[in-house]
Amino acid sequence: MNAITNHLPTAELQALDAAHHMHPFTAGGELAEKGARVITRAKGVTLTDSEGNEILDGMAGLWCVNIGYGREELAEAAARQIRELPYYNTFFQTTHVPAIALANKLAELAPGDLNHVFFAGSGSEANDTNIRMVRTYWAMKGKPSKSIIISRKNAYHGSSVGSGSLGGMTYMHAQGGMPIPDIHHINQPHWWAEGGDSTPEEFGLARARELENAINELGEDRVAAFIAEPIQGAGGVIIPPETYWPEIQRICDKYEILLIADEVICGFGRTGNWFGSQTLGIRPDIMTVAKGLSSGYAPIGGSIVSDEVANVIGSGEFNHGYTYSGHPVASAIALENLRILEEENLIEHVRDVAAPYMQEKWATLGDHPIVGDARMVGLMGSIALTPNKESRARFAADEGSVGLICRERCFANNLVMRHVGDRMVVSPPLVITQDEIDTLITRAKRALDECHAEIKEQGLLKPAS
Ligand code: PXG
Repeated sequence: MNAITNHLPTAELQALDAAHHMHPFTAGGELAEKGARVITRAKGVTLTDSEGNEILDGMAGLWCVNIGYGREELAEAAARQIRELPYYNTFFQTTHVPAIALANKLAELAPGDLNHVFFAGSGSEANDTNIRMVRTYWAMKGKPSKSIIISRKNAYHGSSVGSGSLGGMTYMHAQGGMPIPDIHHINQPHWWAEGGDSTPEEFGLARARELENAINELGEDRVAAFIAEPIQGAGGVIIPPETYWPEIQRICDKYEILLIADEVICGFGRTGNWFGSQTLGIRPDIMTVAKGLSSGYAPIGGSIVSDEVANVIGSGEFNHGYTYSGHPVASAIALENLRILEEENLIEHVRDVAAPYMQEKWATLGDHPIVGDARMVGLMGSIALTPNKESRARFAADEGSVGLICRERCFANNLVMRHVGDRMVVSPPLVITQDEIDTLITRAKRALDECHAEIKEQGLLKPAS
């Protein structure tokens, strides 16, 4: 077989890709017709594609490359670990130094009494662990009927059968027999789209109280846990009203429901603190982590667990684990990533420099005629594309059609921004400089102008009735 390298013409790579590579969340026909964009290398916040275009990565890959691309130190850490011990497992009373060191570091960084780590290979796997862990916790405490996990519509917690069931994406549930039993979904705190005439504060409280209503309806003796992202990421960067999280915390405390904060996107500096739970004032019993844990340089995730939950689980045997739980190379890479985040003061850089600067610029996107709800927390933000920002109207066209046009215009202007329906989301590497933020905003504005012109021309600028 001939070697497949970066030097092949783009069209040839695209044809080979479409012929043999099945992509996540991608329509096969479209892939064959249009071909995938081939990314060949990256440095800092900039991607290079097979045509030599230099693209500003406003998404940090998939919300994960927190320290930016091309850090030699991580390559060195990986090479060192591969030479010394490329693999050993952590089952059956064995361990190794990278897993020990990473678990200790995470216990130090995590808030409160979150002092114990169960490693996984991804966020999906970690949330599958969480499902089994909270149910096992209650069973070991003599309350096996407490098995229901309450989650939210439009949440994203992964794509495996368990984590996809926790998620609230109905188009995912429609494929492959999800959700699994004993998962219950309540409404999300998405004021812009669903708040009607209420104030954000009223709406935040009302949506939080849906948790209390659900607990009362299902029975306190049936509910094991509530899981939520501090700020929904893949759902469209939905920043909850300020009244929401304090009320959720009160309800979890009152009914002794375990609180799982899914920090897969919010963790490791994204919101200007180590964890989104700190920014939003949440005291979780378990945090799900992945993505920024290794800045995406290696697949690794985990559950960071409280003393209480770990003590109960540790009182028996938890029949659960993955071949790659605590993988030594991934752990060594994650440790080096955490060292860089810490020693280069990247959390402070987000909180004190990058986020205040970008938030000010991002807010100016709200002056654009088709943009409303231009907000950010830390370095994660979104805008709503709308035909009428006063009434917060949706477009008459199928949801996502305008968002897709906008995403294409971003790409054409060498900027990666994702669309979620008709929202555009942004989540750049935390190392982004002020100059790079200026470039990002300039390209976003150009893309919005072009999108505006295109939807006008196509007659799509109509509100839904
Ligand atoms: N929890 C959250 C909050 C996530 O955002 C996962 C769990 C699952 O992690 P893994 O590592 O199993 O993918 C995620 C992942 C998107 C997008 O389009 C978002 C994610 C993954 C893929 C695409 O925004 N988030």
